[in-house]
Amino acid sequence: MTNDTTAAREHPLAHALHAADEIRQMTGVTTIDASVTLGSGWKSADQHLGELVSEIDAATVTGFRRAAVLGHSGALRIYRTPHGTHVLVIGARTHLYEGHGIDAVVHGVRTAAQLGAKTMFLTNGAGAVTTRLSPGQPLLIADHLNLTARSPLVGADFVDLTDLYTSRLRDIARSVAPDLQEGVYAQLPGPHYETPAEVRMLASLGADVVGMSTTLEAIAARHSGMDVCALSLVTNLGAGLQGTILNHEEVLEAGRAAEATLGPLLARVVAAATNPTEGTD
Ligand code: 8IG
Repeated sequence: MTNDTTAAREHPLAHALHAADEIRQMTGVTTIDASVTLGSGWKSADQHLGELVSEIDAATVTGFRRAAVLGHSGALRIYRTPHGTHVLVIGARTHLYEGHGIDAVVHGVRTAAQLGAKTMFLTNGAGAVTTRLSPGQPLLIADHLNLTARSPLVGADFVDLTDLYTSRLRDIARSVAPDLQEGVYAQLPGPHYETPAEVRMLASLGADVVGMSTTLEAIAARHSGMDVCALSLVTNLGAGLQGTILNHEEVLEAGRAAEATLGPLLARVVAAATNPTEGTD
């Protein structure tokens, strides 16, 4: 069932509750510990997370859609990590530019929360707005600029975002991947890329990378009570910073080139951040 009913639009949380129940029925897994959304370039980065327990077609679950972007999968997978925790991998992200509305964009995050996830890992492909970063490089997101002028929240719901990309999880990520640089991610609505002037503007605003996802999902995750950890793969330099024009093919190519490093990186970060035997503070 993929149609948005009027009731679902009015009650997006009920929509997510429904999706979570369907996932429980289809997979036999009742509770998850964490969830990972796979973005551009991260397509097969889930393979090292552990033992694949279940895989279902996202389009058969309420509120999810088949991935609209080439290079994204349409699957929902549940892995059992070596620590015995369960991780839901969302291979089908809905982007704001698809026009299905903001509730569709954050539905995966809200469903993960309903399944019990305490930690949301968001991954994406992004363009660098500074030449200090290079294509092929993973980047730990330290903070964001939500330049969509939208929020997934409605009403007088004043959620604090001071430590949105939790410093505890960033410390853990850097401890397992000491080379990981940190940066600020700016989300624009897309689907067009920036002009060179906009890339210069983003740099002057304090952004390091720019993309078309993640910030709205991070806000929804925090609102749902989850800790957030986000990783970009720099797939290209922003418009005007590289000699060539931007195209989606180079995004896919950067993903393929980085495939060997992203999977183990993601697995190390997820394992360290969700290890139940490690003391939490
Ligand atoms: I991958 O350069 C990827 N996604 N807005 N700009 C924007 N989104 C992106 C880019 C980019 N690269």
